Amino acid sequence: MAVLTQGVVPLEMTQAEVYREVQENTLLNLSFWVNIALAGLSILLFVFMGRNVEDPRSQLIFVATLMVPLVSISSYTGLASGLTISFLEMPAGHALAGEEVLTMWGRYLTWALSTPMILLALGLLAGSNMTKIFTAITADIGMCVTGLAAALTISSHGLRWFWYFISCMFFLVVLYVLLVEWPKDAEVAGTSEIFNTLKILTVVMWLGYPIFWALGAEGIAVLDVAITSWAYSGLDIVAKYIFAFLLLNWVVNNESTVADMAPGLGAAEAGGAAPADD
Ligand code: RET
Repeated sequence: MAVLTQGVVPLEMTQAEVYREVQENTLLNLSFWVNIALAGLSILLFVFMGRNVEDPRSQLIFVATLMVPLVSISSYTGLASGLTISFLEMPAGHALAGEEVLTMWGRYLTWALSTPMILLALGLLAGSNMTKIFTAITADIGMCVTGLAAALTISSHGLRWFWYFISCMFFLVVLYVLLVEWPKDAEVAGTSEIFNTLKILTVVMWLGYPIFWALGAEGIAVLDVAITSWAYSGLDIVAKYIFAFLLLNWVVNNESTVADMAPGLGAAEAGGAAPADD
C-alpha cells in the first residue's frame, strides 16, 4: 500500500488574517474602496443613460459596457474582503525570494470577464465581423488567464516570466485587431471618430497594466504593493468608467448611426461573417 508522505505545509494565512493585513494598509485598502464607489456610481449612471435606448445593437453595446462596472464592483469587493488575495512565497531568483508577497490574483481573474466586454463593445461600435470579435476576445481571455498563471507560479522564477511572455503574445493579437483591423471597419461603419478616440484611450491605458505588473512586487519589485495597486486602480478608472461613459454617451446621441449599420455582425465589411442580403 502506498504511504502518503506528509509534505512541508507552506505557511498559509486565513482569509481573516489577509483581511486584517488589507485593513492595516490604508493606502491599499483605499485603492479598493475608491473603485467600489466609482463602480457603483457608474452602474447607476449607465442604467439611467440607457433607459430610452431602443435599437438592438445599441442595447447590446449598453449591456456589454454595463457589465464592466458590474464585474469591477465584484472584483474589488473580492480584494477588499481578502477573498481573492494570497500571500505567496517568491521563488529563488526573484527580487523578494523567500518572502511572502501579497498577490492580488483576483484582479487577473476578473479581467478575464471585464476586458472581453470592453472588446465586444468596441467591436460592435466598429461594425466588426464575428471572426475578428472572436479573435480579439479569445486572445484577450488567454492574456488574462496566462497573466494569472504568471502571478500564481511560485515553483520557478523563469517560468513566471515565461507565462508573462505568453500573456504578452496574446496581448499583441488584441492590439493588432484594435489598431489594424477595427479602424478599417469603423471607417466603413461611419463610427471612425469615436472609435479612434476610444482606441487610443484603450491602447494607452492597457499598455500600463503589463508595465506595472513588471515593476510591481510580482515582477522586479521596484514598486511596493500599495503603489502597484493604486496604479492598477488608476488605470481601471480611465480604462473602465471614463471609457464606458464616453462610449455610452456617444451611443445615446448617435443611436441612429448605430442602428443604420446593416444588421448582424460583420455588416461593415464585404465578405464578413454576416449572411448576404438577397
Ligand atoms: C498582465 C501581465 C502579463 C502580461 C500582460 C498583462 C496585461 C494585462 C492587461 C490588462 C487589462 C485590464 C483591464 C481591466 C479592466 O477591467 C496580465 C498584467 C500583457 C492589458 C483593462
